[in-house]
Amino acid sequence: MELSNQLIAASFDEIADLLELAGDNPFKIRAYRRAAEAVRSLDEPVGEVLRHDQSAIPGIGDALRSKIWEMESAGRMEYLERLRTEIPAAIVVLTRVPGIGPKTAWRLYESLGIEDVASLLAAARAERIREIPGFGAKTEANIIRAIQSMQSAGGRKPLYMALPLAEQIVNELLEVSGVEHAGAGGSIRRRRDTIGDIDIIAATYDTRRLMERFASLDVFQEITSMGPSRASAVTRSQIRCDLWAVPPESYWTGLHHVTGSKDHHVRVRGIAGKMGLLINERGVFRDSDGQAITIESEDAIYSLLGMSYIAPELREDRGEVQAALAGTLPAIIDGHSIRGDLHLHTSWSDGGASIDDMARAAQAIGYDYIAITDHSRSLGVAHGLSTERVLQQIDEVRKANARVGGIRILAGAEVDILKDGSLDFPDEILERLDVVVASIHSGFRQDRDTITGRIVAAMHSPHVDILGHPTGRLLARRPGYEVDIDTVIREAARTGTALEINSYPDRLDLCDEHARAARDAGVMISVNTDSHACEELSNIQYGVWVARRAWLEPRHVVNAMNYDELIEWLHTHKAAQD
Ligand code: DGT
Ligand code: CA
Ligand code: CA
Ligand code: ZN
Repeated sequence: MELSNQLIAASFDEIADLLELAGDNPFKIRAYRRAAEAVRSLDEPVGEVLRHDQSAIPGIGDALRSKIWEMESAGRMEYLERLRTEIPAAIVVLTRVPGIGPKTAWRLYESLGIEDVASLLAAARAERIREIPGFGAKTEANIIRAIQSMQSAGGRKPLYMALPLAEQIVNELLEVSGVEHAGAGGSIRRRRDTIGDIDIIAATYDTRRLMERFASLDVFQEITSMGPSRASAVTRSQIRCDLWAVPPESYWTGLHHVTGSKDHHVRVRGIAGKMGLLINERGVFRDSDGQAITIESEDAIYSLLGMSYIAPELREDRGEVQAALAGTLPAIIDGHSIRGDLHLHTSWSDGGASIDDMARAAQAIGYDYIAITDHSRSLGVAHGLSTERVLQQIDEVRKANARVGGIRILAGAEVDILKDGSLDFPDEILERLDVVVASIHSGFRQDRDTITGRIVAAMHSPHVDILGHPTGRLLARRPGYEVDIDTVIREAARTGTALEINSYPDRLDLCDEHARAARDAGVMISVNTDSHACEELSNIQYGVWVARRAWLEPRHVVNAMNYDELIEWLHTHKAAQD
């Protein structure tokens, strides 16, 4: 679709939205909506169509035409801008809660001064909404329920759905002439496991050209707002995307701002304040004379404040600012730290590749070792191996080791933790394996004590090296089984069992906070992909991001060890057990 049409249609829609919130005449509102639709459906620029024939578009008369000319010449509609200032942001925000229309929003705003969803929830809980005539306990209950369901759906998307889109958008914007830098910020850059929306920042003096290209990108279904330096859109996959345009000299402070997190900013800006500096998205300024300090990298912001550089994954106000000031930031792992993968499936159970293919693929990405860990016998759906088959597989792994050079292949299994807490293979089998991952794949609905008890019992086996995907969560699908993670971490420490960060993009289990707690308790972590095909080996990056967010250094990670260290660890780590 023609770009200026996109902009004009979005503006008409926004006018209609704002008129609706203002309680304006329904006919007028409908006229704007219809005009938006008509403009959107044109193949040629609306201006050209109208210059050719004033009445070519039904529903677009004098008033709307003049707004189109205004947009063409000035890039703005004064009427829209006036409406934006007349309608309080509170009304826009409150009407997003299901069940709250403009009338209710105005009354909440005017009678109780409620301006956002958080204070609305607080007022409902404090039973203050029933003080407004005509509102009662039932309204409060409905509001609480609506907000809770809004928040639990949360609209958050797993990182793996948003990251490739963000990269694609950035790459396309980098092609726009005049754009000097572009990057993704927000929770995407911090590599949170789920993201609320995509934030993109781009540096250019030619904002108009940037905005036009952004609005015409194919990934978007709809442009929801467009201004001189900010735009918002929704992708076809229903992910919101914010664009921030800045002049090139503000790029690094802009990127820092957009990266967040908000809590990290509060901490950093507090330090700056004490030094007589003001930091915002536009730059760093001296309090004394307002003079801007030239900033040519993000690093420069931190060093100006006497801090070492803080990686985006750490910017969550979890102690990183204090550590950066003290020079005690952890040397967190990166992709190069990983020397092998200890949780892999092959066509012996439910994987797609042979042992040799998996080994060659791992060798090609530079690994020193892998462990083949197919499913155990009870997992029928995944063609779990019988005891005879697993013995055969151990033989086969030894032979593959001789066939495939340049990498060591360990014989392992992902053994099921059964409903009674026993393991799916007898000790005589387990003791022959080099690596044992134990996981829960059944009985998800058992209560918390039962599930925790199963896991603890498994970790007390001298043969279990790693607890696989410890909480069983599937992002955006199910929350995971009930498990007392504190007990699991404590018992992992006591028994010398490693906990997994499963890198499968919709698992990421352990999550960052649990992995950090495990690290702090002295538990080793294994970052594994649980690959069922060779291409999935590259998922390791998702696990590495979780590990970085958990402050893990190479010394905390089992598969950051070299082969000899790993073998040594496998022989000794359970010895600490009482
Ligand atoms: P999300 O989208 O919920 O996964 O999380 P973020 O961190 O991407 O948050 P978002 O998209 O609301 O805002 C993007 C960045 O903008 C955020 O990381 C920091 C900055 N930011 C947003 N609101 C504020 C604020 O009130 N104060 C400050 N200092 N920065 C903010
Ligand atoms: Ca965001
Ligand atoms: Ca945002
Ligand atoms: Zn597995």
